[in-house]
Amino acid sequence: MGFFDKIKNGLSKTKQSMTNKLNGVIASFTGENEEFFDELEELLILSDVGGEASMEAVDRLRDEVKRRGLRGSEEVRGVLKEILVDMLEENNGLDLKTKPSIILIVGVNGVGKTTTIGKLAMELGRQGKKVLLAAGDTFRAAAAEQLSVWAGRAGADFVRHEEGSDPAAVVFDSIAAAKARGSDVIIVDTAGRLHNKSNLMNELNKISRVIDRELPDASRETLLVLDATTGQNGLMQAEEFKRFAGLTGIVLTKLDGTAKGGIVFAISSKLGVPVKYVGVGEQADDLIPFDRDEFTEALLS
Ligand SMILES: Nc1nc2c(ncn2[C@@H]2O[C@H](COP(=O)(O)OP(=O)(O)OP(=O)(O)O)[C@@H](O)[C@H]2O)c(=O)[nH]1
Ligand SMILES: [Mg+2]
Repeated sequence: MGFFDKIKNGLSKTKQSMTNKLNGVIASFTGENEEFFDELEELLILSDVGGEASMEAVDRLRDEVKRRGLRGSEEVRGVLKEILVDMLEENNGLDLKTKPSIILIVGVNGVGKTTTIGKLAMELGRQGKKVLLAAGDTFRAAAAEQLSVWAGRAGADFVRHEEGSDPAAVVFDSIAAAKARGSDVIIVDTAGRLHNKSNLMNELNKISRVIDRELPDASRETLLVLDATTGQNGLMQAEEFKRFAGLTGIVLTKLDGTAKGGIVFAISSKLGVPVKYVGVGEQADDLIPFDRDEFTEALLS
């Protein structure tokens, strides 16, 4: 299955609701008409695009319709697509130029961090990269077990410490191991749940300082994993992670489980951070590099 078909499949729930209704509204367009714009705005909000972003998109569409004197629904669909694409940050892929480079995976519990790491390790492995997985979630022993299974499947190296040990020490050892073994990429799993939230942010901070010190010039990605089914709640967490961890990208998982794929637009416009991958299932090849044109096309067609 090609990428375009995969994203369409992954969006099937969203398409059943959002796309169908969107097509209905667009088909009703016959020229400048406030009812049309109101309906469209309401639909975008219901699809998790978010209040501000929906209003902005519809305002822009209204201006364009006026300016170009549009009357046909096909024209309006084309302009809406341009506006939606423009709302999304462009994804330039992962920066993994140095050897080793490092990817830090953060996010609250249960969003799909460990699964995403497994999928990424498989993808990078297929590209011929030597990958090392660091079990930085030391909160539960089961977390390291789960990661070691993925390491086995992906043929990746794996570094873990005992349950309850310091994640920053795991990262320190992983960097040393990666240098010794000539790894191309280190991917660090982190805990999503600690005794309280400030612990979590302090821990990420400490990990970050170890990376600063041990790999000062390395290419580095900090990816926040967000569960698409949590909608606007996820966005509030995201702002906090952005403040404390500094994010280079978002991985939006479980897009297959939501009818509100519009959340992608809310993320981009609220955070100004690109979505780099979307997860559309639990299998190894269910992680798709995000492409804003293909995504919007799949959503509207
Ligand atoms: N349908 C679907 N399920 C997913 C996707 N990504 C992850 N999952 C599932 O979500 C559940 C949680 O995934 P994990 O990878 O364990 O999540 P985590 O963030 O590491 O969780 P903690 O380690 O508890 O913080 C698992 O059952 C995964 O199979 C996705 O894109 N689609
Ligand atoms: Mg995990």
